[in-house]
Amino acid sequence: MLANASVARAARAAASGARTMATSVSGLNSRVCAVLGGQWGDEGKGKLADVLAKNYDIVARFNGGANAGHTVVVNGKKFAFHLLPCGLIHPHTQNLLGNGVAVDLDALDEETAPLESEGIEWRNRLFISDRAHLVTSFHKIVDGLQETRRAKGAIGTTKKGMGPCYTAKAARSMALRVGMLRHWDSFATHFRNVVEDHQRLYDFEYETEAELERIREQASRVNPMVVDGVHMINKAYADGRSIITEGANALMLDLDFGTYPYVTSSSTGAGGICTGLGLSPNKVESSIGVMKAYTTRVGSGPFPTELTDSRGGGDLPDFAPGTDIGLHLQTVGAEIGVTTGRKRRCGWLDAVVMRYSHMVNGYASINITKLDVLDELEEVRIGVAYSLDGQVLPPGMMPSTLEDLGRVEVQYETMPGWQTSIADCRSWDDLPANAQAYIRRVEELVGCPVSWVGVGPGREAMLQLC
Ligand code: 2SA
Ligand code: GDP
Ligand code: MG
Repeated sequence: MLANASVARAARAAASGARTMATSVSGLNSRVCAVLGGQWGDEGKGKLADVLAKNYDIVARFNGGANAGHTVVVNGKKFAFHLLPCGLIHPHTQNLLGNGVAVDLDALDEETAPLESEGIEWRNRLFISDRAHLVTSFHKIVDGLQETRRAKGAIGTTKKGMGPCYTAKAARSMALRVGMLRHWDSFATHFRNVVEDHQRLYDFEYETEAELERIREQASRVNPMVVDGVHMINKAYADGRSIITEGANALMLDLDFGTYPYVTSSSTGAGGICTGLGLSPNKVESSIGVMKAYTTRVGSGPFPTELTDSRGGGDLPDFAPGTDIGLHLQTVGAEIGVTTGRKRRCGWLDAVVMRYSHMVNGYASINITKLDVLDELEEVRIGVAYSLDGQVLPPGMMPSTLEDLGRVEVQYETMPGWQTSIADCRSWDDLPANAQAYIRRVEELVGCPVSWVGVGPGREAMLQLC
């Protein structure tokens, strides 16, 4: 049935004279399709995962935890996922938190409650890898303490315990894995030791026994969901079932490839799929890089194309159209963190970042989101190259140090805006010529086709180009 739908789409595209490409480029008929953030996060990964999940059997998270905020808007109703995969909205899917995920049992309770009130049955559809690591309340306390004590200033973490959880994972003896919950007595002894280790390092008060009691109660509900995640995903693959791997955060926040140390603590890119699920690289058939039509970042760290008028706290402010472009993007794009409520810093599209993330992740195609946010601008700009000490950096090169990233000079191209609403556009042909030209230029600069374009938050506001 899928194949027929794909053939029909290709035929329609050919008949309309639209650009035609292999339909797998859109991710719709891959066995394993990766949805990956291509900038600094909040590109709209949740929306694409939801759009694709209609045609997939399994949606699996492979990295991060409740620090993520993935929004899906269905018939005007907004769902915010943090820890859980967005696939849960589709009743036919099974959903997995892989071994690379940092699992916070409080977040699990908080997120399943609204699903239940919406009548979405999640039990028997949500599975957790026994190799995944647990985030508990002390990890979150330590995250907050680390942020206030950093000599070079805060990273601007979400304080959801990511750093301490993945630190403990790498330190081995201080880690808590989900599978340990099945062996309660040894878990309890280990938990007490691990808390003491952290208290020695960070000096904080903690009600260890009360927390243990809470975890014991949670464990009784969670244990039935715990599976051998590596076996589950590979068996599903072997049985011919289709899988979406839903990435959290984004390549520029990746522990290795991002703007270190202003990154998260997990592998957010294509490599994280293999280490965070146990799926071998040859099984990942296509990956789609989700990228906004401009750039945002939340938290501290380098941001070469930033428009600094978008910095600062408080509510979303008024802006002078045409002048305060950063504020314009922030306000029209409703750029507020889904998890922490922090305002996101905004800037022009950065094709250097996009090219770098394509080089590392190898996208089959790109989903450009929030193109509608640029609707009213007279002109739009794209950062096309960085130069350092007067030398233009070669394509694909991203400076690795804060010193160099802070010094790069961005070369921009300016294109005319379209100054009309595209919210109701539903096909490539509906887009104004200047918006089409913007997309085409992005394809040229990144060297990757654009398969999907977002023109609004709703599920329906997504154009499929190829
Ligand atoms: P952490 O908490 O240790 O992962 O933070 C480290 C850095 O990673 C950034 N980070 C994020 N950036 C964008 N979106 C994220 N999720 C939320 C959202 C963010 C929010 O969807 O809006 O609500 O503030 C996310 N999670 C982590 C973080 O800002 C640090 O720069
Ligand atoms: P994620 O973390 O990548 O899933 O993205 P977030 O959910 O954190 O942030 C994306 C925000 O943009 C959410 O509020 C979405 O509802 C919204 N969004 C997604 N795609 C579009 C789009 O094409 N246009 C507009 N205007 N909003 C969008
Ligand atoms: Mg987000």
